[in-house]
Amino acid sequence: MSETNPAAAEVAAPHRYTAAVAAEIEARWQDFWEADGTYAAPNPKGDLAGDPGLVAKPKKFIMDMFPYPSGAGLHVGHPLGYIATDVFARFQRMTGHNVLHTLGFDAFGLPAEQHAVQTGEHPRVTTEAAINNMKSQLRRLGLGHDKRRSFATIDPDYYKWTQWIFVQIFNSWYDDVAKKARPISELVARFESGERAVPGGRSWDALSAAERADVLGEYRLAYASDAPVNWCPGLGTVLANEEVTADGRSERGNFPVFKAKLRQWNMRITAYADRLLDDLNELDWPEAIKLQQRNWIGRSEGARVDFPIDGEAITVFTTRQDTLFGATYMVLAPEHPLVEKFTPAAWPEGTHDVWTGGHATPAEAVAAYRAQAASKSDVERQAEAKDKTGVFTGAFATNPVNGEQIPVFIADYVLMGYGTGAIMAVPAHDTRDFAFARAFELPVRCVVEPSDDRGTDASTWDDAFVSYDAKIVNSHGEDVSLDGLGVTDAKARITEWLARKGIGEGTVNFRLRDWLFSRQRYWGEPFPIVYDEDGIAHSLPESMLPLELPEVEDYSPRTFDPDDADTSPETPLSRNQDWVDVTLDLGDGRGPRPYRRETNTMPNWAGSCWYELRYLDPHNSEKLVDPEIEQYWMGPRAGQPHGGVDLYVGGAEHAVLHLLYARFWSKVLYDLGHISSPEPFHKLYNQGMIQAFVYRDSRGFPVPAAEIEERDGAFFHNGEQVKRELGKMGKSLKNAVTPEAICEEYGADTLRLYEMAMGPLDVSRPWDTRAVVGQYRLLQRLWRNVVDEATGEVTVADAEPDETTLRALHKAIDGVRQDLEGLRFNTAIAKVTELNNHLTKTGAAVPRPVAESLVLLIAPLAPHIAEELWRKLGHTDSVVHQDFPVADPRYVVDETVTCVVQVKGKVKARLEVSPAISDDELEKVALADEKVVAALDGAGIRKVIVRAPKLVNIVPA
Ligand code: ANZ
Repeated sequence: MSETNPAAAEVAAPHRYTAAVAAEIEARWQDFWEADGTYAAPNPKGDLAGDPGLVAKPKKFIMDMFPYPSGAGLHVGHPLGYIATDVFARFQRMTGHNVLHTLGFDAFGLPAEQHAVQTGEHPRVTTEAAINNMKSQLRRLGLGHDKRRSFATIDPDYYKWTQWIFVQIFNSWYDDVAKKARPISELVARFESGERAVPGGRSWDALSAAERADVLGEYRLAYASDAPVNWCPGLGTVLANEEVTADGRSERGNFPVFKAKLRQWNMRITAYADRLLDDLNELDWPEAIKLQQRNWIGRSEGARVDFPIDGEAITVFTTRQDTLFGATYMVLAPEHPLVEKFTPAAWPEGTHDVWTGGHATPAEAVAAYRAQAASKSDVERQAEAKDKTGVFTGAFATNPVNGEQIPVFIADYVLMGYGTGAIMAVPAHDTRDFAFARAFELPVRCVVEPSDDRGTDASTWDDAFVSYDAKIVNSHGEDVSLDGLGVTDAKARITEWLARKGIGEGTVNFRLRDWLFSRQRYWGEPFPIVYDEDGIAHSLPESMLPLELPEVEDYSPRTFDPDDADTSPETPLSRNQDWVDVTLDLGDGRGPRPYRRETNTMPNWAGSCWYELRYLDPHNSEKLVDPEIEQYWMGPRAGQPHGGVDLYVGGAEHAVLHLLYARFWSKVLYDLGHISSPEPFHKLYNQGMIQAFVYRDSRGFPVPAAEIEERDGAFFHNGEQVKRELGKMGKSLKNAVTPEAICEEYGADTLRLYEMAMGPLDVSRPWDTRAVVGQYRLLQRLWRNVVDEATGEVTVADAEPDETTLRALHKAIDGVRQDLEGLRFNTAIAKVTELNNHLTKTGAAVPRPVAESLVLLIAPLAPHIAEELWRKLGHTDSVVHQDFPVADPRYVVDETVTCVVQVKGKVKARLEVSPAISDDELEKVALADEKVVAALDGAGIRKVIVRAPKLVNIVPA
């Protein structure tokens, strides 16, 4: 056909929809939409340039996880989510909503900085170039963004407010009684008046400024503290856990990484653990993501129990206080601060050889084991399958329920950062304790009755018996017995007993840790913090924000001897003395004074913690966000008790970090009265990934996918057969396909349709360039149903559609509406295709009302061709703001009747047909039926008697 020969097609059909036509149409409408401000979303008060003024419409705030502008640009895998939200946003616009949809850039971060270190080029230069490149790539896709609302997190106008929020967090504390953040000044007032006792027992007046600062530091929601971090002298920076390899070296450069205590900023996210957990229930998020957040927050109910030792106590956290009688030894994390204190000078008489690790003294054993543990990551230390290692400290503690002396070990399977960093070990009922007890020949005592036939003599067991639904045995002391109780009752009884004795209490423990918030980097937001001569931290007043990033000579971190753990990072900002040492009047009544600036920068998560708010009121220089505007777009409403964005689409990899941090900041801002929505994102949706075929040669190296030839199901590169597999799309696997390439060959509308048609949005799918043409053909047939390819004239008929077409149309409308609302874009496209094919098949000119509805149906998916056809159909205003068609229920219900087809008086087929079918049409359908054709077996037809819709009788010749 001429379709396969474009040159011939152009001669025969000069007005056919081709890639060249698509390119012209698309560029023209993109320019028009931009000039016209078609996608501008009005605010309740019109203070954005070009605001069309708010009409009383319900709102929809639709967001993508904004991109990091990488220098490599986009491949076709990247815009999957952006196209999806664009289709959804367009559909919402056409169903009566005021839609806010835009896209900014998350532009601080490591890659640009690495590039700067290597080339000396300012990261702002490369970042801005990458943003511009990405913008033009995205524009080509016809995304309906309100560009007035776009920004990058590196814009000083934006990060002014990131810094301002930091100041709010720094200047507040969490009131456990009211369960909310409050200004720190209220806490100071309570200390001053004596309404609240000052920790340490002294009066507020009696404290020095530095002492007061220390006290407040224990309360502030942003605070500096000495935290153990991954310090890599060879790279000159601290690293995130994810950047450290399993053998304790840096992923980049393979340098040793040490656990070092460095003074760092933290965010007290743990204060919000309960609320972060509880409010998840109201959110419309994928269950898998909610579960990941719940696990990350990790709420455990249990008890703290004191084990006496040398007149003091080691406190453990346990979730199984019901098994206290089975505790036969204790384990402290190697870093536990009490280890030295209780370690005796020599091994006690009769110490088991396997306990000492072959060391002459406990101190030696402890030191050697600590060094070994420090080189391991927490994940490695906790691995179930790993051999249990540890060493005896030489000390014994007392089990408080039975007075037994039990040995105290250190072992790396106990982490300092969880619970109290100390455990009571119950080897009979805990898998890890069991393995450890067997390795160290420690007693194993059964206190939970096994439900299998292993018996209660635990010395013969092969593994631990772990159950929450069993009876407690062997558990009675002088004044307490748990024997015969179930786990829950035993927990309650022992907790009550511990509390009465003053040696324990029921408690809730969270896995969540405070958020380490400083980085020794250049390319991030400077902290709005200065230190006075006493080293006290002060926040900058709003009038001094933004605190802009100073220029520096050298972006590189200072590196050290890779093996020298006793070094500490030197931040790039600290090299600029003029910037660091300043005299400022902070407006606090103390007048101008010398200060030293904080020289760390914020982590690259900071900018994405509140960006949804900036979209609302992007140019506000007076306020974070205007309250009326914030309430309109984000405020709580029916079905959304916590308010928030109506749809947020992004990858599932952001399950915890970004989504948890952003929720935390929202809650603080909400508590302090700056916003009305305690949750940022009401509905979350994770799109799948676009995968791609990778072709590997005989050595296993990827070869360019674009150069592959396929012959009889085998794949060749330069004549050599290669193997095909599925992988990620990208440069490194030589299989990236750019959106430009597809746009050039088919147009942006085809690309959009193809990406949406590939499968359900939340499922990963392999890219197949050869399949793209299918959607191109759909658009060509659509075009042909409206435009004469020879003349370019509109061909639609000013006629009423027949019953069959009405049914096809309204069924499509009904289905497409539901599919678009439910983000089922692939099935929506299938329904549009079906309708379009039906119209093609009728062969007649398409009735105008049907053609118009068809164009409106496809408008969210393929906006350029829809806009063009809409105008060709004689409309003067944009298709973007038309009403989406509404199905007439009369034509949607599937009314069919069964028609019996007889040949020579015998029933040969039953057909399901519309009750409105005409005699002629029914005859055609009957004669085309397979079974009827078979029954006739080539014989001619003498006569056909038709009684539509129920009977067809055929008399063969
Ligand atoms: C005694 C016991 C007996 C325990 C038993 C379990 C089973 P979740 O549920 O995750 O909160 N644990 C406490 N602190 C720890 C630390 N810093 N490092 C490693 N393990 C620690 O886990 C709580 C349980 O994990 C606690 O309850 C404690 O062991 C251990 F049959 O205490 B259990």
